[in-house]
Amino acid sequence: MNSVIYHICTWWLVTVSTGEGARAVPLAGHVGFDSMPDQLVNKSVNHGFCFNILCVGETGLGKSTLMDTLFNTKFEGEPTQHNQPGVTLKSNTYELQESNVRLKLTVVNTVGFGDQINKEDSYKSIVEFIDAQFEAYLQEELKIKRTLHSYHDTRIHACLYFIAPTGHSLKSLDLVTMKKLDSKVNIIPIIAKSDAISKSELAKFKIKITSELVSNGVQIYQFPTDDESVAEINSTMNSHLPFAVVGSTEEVKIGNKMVKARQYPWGTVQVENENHCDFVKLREMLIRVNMEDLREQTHTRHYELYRRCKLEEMGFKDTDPDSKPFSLQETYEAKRNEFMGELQKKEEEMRQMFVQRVKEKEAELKEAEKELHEKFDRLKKLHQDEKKKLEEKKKTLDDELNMFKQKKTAAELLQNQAQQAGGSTTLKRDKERKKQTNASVYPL
Ligand SMILES: Nc1nc2c(ncn2[C@@H]2O[C@H](COP(=O)(O)OP(=O)(O)OP(=O)(O)O)[C@@H](O)[C@H]2O)c(=O)[nH]1
Ligand SMILES: [Mg+2]
Repeated sequence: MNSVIYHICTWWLVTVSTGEGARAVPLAGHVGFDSMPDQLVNKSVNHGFCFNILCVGETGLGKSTLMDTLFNTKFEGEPTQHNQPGVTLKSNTYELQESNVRLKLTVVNTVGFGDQINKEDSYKSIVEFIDAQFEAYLQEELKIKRTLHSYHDTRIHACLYFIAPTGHSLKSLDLVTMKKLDSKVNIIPIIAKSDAISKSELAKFKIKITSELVSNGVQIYQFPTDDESVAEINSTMNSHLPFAVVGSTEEVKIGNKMVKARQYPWGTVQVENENHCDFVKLREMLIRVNMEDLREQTHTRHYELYRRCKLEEMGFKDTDPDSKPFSLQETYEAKRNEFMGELQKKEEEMRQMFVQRVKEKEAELKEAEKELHEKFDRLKKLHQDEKKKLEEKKKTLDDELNMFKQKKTAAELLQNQAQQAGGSTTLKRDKERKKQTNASVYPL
């Protein structure tokens, strides 16, 4: 809000002092346009604000607990199982009100982040989600009838990156994900569950994380130091990054006050005690001092980059090759012609491909037909050969049968003759035997 007012004030001063057709004249009395900042504040308050936070971090790192602690409420959210096949993003929007200021808060969680064996693509769904929100806004902007005033802006204003309290160094998953996100969103790295690390280890861990981010060229969000009223606190806080946080919604009695804390057998960690953790610093920076800057940076830096790339991809430029202002009409027509040309080319390619496929299929069918003919001829010849062989065999068998019949007839003839011949010989022999018997009985 401060920066909006600041911009408006600078605009008035510039218009008067640059002298571009305007001359500074003194006012003789009170006019009333000094109420412009108040008018702006009233309008903004009436309209309400919207803020979108993306929590990136491994399952169970305390994302939901920290959100509940930050906004002093209980948002819905069930713990996630560690068996998710991939990373998905879950978004919930809440209406909050503090005094007369309404805030539409969207909390987006990375479900299943860090749970897969192959974590190569873990960042992709996050990048796609962020781009999808930019795309939706761009589409709304490009509409003829725009309703940006009532549009629910879902672009991510702040990304809280939860680092596991290992005390060692950043995991490659953290570095890769932050590198992929740094040109798309304001990243605020935080060491989650920092009550798990000792004070001396924490100091070393912070230095290690910062040096790894720098050496890998990861651009994290820097609290702005150009606004004098917050420059000092912001630059001090920049040196405390990444914030080491502890989350808890449990209230514990310390002295005669109820404070948010985590109780352990050996003592109590107070969430809002700056000697215990950086929770207060995070809340101060994220909500109380820089919420508007985070919104502004999202629009002027990250969305602008997305929009520029998208429009350039669509063929829009600010100037043509002769440095003349680019005409929207010409660009549209050029792009349309290019599109039609490509469409025709694609159509021609598809036609060629179709003809080619038909030819190929025809050749395949011809080949199959030829093969069938050849097979038929082969079978026909085989059949004829077989028939011929059978006929030859039949003829041989017929011959053999005839021969057998002849032999049989001959044999029967011989047998008959032999029988006849055999009959007369026996008669002769009987006569002979009789003669001999008579001679012995009746000797001479
Ligand atoms: N020691 C410690 N434990 C914490 C802290 N914050 C949360 N926890 C505990 O960690 C567990 C998981 O917390 P959640 O807030 O559900 O974690 P989450 O990241 O939202 O988990 P998912 O949504 O399932 O990914 C709970 O038992 C919390 O009480 C913290 O700062 N320190
Ligand atoms: Mg959760």
